[in-house]
Amino acid sequence: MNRPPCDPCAIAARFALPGRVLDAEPLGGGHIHDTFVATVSPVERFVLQRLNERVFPDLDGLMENLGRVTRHLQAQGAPHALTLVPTADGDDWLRDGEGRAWRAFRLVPGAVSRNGVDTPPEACAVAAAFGDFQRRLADLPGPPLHEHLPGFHDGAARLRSLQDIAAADPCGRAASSRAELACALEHAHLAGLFADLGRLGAVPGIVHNDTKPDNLLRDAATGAPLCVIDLDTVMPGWRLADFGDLARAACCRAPEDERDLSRMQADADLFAGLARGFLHAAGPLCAPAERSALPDAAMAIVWEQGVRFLADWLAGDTYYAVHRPGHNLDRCRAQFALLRSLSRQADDLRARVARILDEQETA
Ligand code: GN1
Ligand code: MG
Repeated sequence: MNRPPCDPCAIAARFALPGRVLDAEPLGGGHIHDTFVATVSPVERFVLQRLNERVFPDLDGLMENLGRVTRHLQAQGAPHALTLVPTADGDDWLRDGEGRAWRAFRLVPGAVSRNGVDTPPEACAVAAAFGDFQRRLADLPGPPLHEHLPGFHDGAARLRSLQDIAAADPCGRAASSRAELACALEHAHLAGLFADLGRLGAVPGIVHNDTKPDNLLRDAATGAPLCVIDLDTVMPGWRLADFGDLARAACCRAPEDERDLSRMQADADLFAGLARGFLHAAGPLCAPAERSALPDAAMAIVWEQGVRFLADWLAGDTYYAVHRPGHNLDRCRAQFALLRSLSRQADDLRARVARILDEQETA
């Protein structure tokens, strides 16, 4: 039987694009999907993604969420909201001849994605954009979104998975990571933070679940936030998990896989900028106990991410794409170094958040 061709150019031609696809080049540094930029003419370019069904087994649920979320943001008049390009059959996504799933987005013109923030005002603007994303989705009509990755921020379940894989040790790697396993256990109390906040009045909302600065497109000329991207993990969840994720990626000036652990420092001024922006945009959606727990949320998510990288290292690098030997172990070590830095500064960070809350209350 002849199968239809599966190269990105041929796939792009199956979407309702305004012309013939001239070229499709790989794009970006995500760990999960394969992303390409399809060029239709010198001025019209589109993002094409082959979706990772191992990480996202419920693509129907994911794409239904994505369609509802993007159309809601557009209907609200968000100026640069992410826009799906329909397939030639009018669907939001398609399967190629080998059964692999693809979707396409419009490319936001004049936008850039960059990891990290340099200054507290930039931190504030980026955090406000992610907070604003939560705010715009707070009144999404219809049934709850699918929780297509159940327990995504269930720290206790993440820890159990880590302990199981460490006990099974399928690749014989446990001996090389005893110190990291001990660190994961030493901070195990962080696993219960979100459930504790729930008991103190926090209510789940629609959250992004991957709020790294490079998931916010910014104006190439001015740096102003334009559009939140990477909406695959938008699900019901804890609002503060988004803040914690953002702080993880943005309050430290080193990348998540930094090998020089002395560089894994939380910058308290950047942290305060992030807190100010997030509280300004999403604070009113949060319970009082959540508002003062921003530093704890950062520690909980940094810990959880370290646990996830460590579990993947022990499992043999089956989840995150790795680009060098020991990459997941390096990532884990960097997360735990950042966790130590946040813990050392926790009192100062809590005092700064309290001051911001006082200022915002009296403003
Ligand atoms: C994964 O591939 P990317 O960067 O979109 C992961 C996030 C992690 C992140 C760590 C579905 O996201 O949860 O925080 O790597 N996404 C999923 O860099 O697991
Ligand atoms: Mg992501």
